[in-house]
Amino acid sequence: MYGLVNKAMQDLVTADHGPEVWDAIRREAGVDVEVFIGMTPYDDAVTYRLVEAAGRVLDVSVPELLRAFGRYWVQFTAGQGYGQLLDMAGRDLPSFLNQLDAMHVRVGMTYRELRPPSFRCEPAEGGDLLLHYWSERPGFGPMVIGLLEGLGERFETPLVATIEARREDGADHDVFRIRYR
Ligand code: 1MF
Repeated sequence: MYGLVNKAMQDLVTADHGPEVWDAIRREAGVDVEVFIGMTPYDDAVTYRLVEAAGRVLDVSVPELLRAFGRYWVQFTAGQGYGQLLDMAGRDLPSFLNQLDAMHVRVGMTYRELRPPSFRCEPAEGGDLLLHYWSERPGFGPMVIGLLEGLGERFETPLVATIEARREDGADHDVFRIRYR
């Protein structure tokens, strides 16, 4: 994944726990990169190793960590020059979710090694939304819950996101239910 992702992880851990803890995680992960370059693609294994090492060092589960990371990603990218990209994708939650693939196409036009996930949003009973998520990266479902919570904060739309179907349980792809308003 683009270094921006690993940078965001480093930023989150450093803000909460300080640089020494990040160094410990980096060592535990066997990652010798001291400064990630946002626009450089890194092997996904680097990200997976960092997330797993962070879970061990911080004594939190990988899903819990990915969820916090998803929440953080929304504010991190907004503050790293991607605010306009996020603005263009929509001013409210359903519009934004419907524009996510278009947003990734836009980023991917410049950054050719982007391997974006794909999302499809549909209305469900009770005013809920169902969000379908296809990704070539196993295990990132919990990050999507966090991303949705981050978007809820961005749009000042309190929401509860839950997993409705899991790929790892044999479903065709992950599906999330979003209850809001
Ligand atoms: O393949 C990739 O490298 C990649 C990196 C980030 C693919 C997707 C993403 C974004 N995505 C991360 C979770 C992906 C899990 C998966 O693959 O299944 C989050 C998508 C998202 C969902 C909800 C709300 C907001 C979201 O993201 C906003 C976003 C997406 C991409 C970028 C920024 C904000 C981005 C911008 C520039 C990039 C790379 C990604 O490359 C750079 C970075 C720095 C300098 C120049 C280019």
